[in-house]
Amino acid sequence: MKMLSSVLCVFALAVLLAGCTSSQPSAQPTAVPTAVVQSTATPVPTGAPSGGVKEFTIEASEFKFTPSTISVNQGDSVRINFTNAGLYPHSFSIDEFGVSGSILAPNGSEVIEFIASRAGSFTFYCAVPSHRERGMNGTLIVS
Ligand SMILES: [Cu+2]
Repeated sequence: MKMLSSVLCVFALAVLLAGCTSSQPSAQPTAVPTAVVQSTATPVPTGAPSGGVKEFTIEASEFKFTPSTISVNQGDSVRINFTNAGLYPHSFSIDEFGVSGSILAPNGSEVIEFIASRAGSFTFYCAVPSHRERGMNGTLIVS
């Protein structure tokens, strides 16, 4: 019994030493931090808002918008200071972004805000009957 236990003891000691010495070259501790850095760095750029704020002043008159083309980047918050500089009521609408401005009396103004969430070329127009057909439309370019 005594001899067996001492053999076991030596054997266990040898295993411990062998295990200790073989695990000392530490490749794992250096590999783990780099993996953690990568996994925490990845969500930050994707979660951060990418767009800025683009502000425009658009005037409506008979029967046009000035300017008639505006360009923004996808993801931008768009703010339009819309003024009716004409003699008839006018409004500002963009169907694709759910923008439906008030029909403004002459000299009326309104701030219109939306997020240009998708890219493409979109028509803005005056929703007063027949005005769109008479030329009251323009283009929003989101790129
Ligand atoms: Cu109009």
